[in-house]
Amino acid sequence: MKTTLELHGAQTGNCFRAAIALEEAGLSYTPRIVDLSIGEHLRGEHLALNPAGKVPVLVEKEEGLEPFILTQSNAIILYAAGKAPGRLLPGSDRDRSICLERFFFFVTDVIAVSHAAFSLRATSAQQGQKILADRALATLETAERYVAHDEFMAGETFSAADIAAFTIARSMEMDLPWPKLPSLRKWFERIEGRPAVKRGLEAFDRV
Ligand SMILES: N[C@@H](CCC(=O)N[C@@H](CS)C(=O)NCC(=O)O)C(=O)O
Repeated sequence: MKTTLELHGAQTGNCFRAAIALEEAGLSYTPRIVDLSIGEHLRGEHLALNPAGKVPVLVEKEEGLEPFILTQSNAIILYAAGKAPGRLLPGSDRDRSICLERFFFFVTDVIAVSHAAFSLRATSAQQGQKILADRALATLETAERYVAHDEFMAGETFSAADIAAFTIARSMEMDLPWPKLPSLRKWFERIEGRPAVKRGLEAFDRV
């Protein structure tokens, strides 16, 4: 049975992470652009896929079966990891645990805090927004230690931890004190130069 994948998304960090994971896993998929600026994510067609009205959404279709739908970027990354053993998560238990430790460090301690700050941007809680944005930045800076001796966030091979780290570092690129973070800078350029990462970042470009 032929399985096809669609990734519904836009030019946002969560969508880029999902697209990069599919690219790095070598999975072929069709990007479906959801135009957030005109509220396409809140229309019936998209709400049928994700009632929360968010992107990204991965749709796996197989003839004769109900579509399989995933609506969280991090679940999509782990889905991609499961389809391509060894490419995004290491095989050994200990290495995989370390990789997941770093993956969740970026997801919960940096990305979630940064999103919380972002969600306060249009409120009167400007002080709270700054506290959260500063905390996300300071926490991301501590990732210098992960790449001080290794090429990647969880050792000598690229992994889901690099995907989680890269898009948030990219969105904070202008604010990071790079001269203080030489290893993180080299890592950033290393990840930025990967062909699959480039393709993932271009997945939702309009043609
Ligand atoms: N935890 C979700 C967050 C999804 C999310 O917040 N997506 C944003 C774009 S990055 C979105 O759809 N925003 C549109 C809206 O909230 O109206 C994930 O990681 O996929």
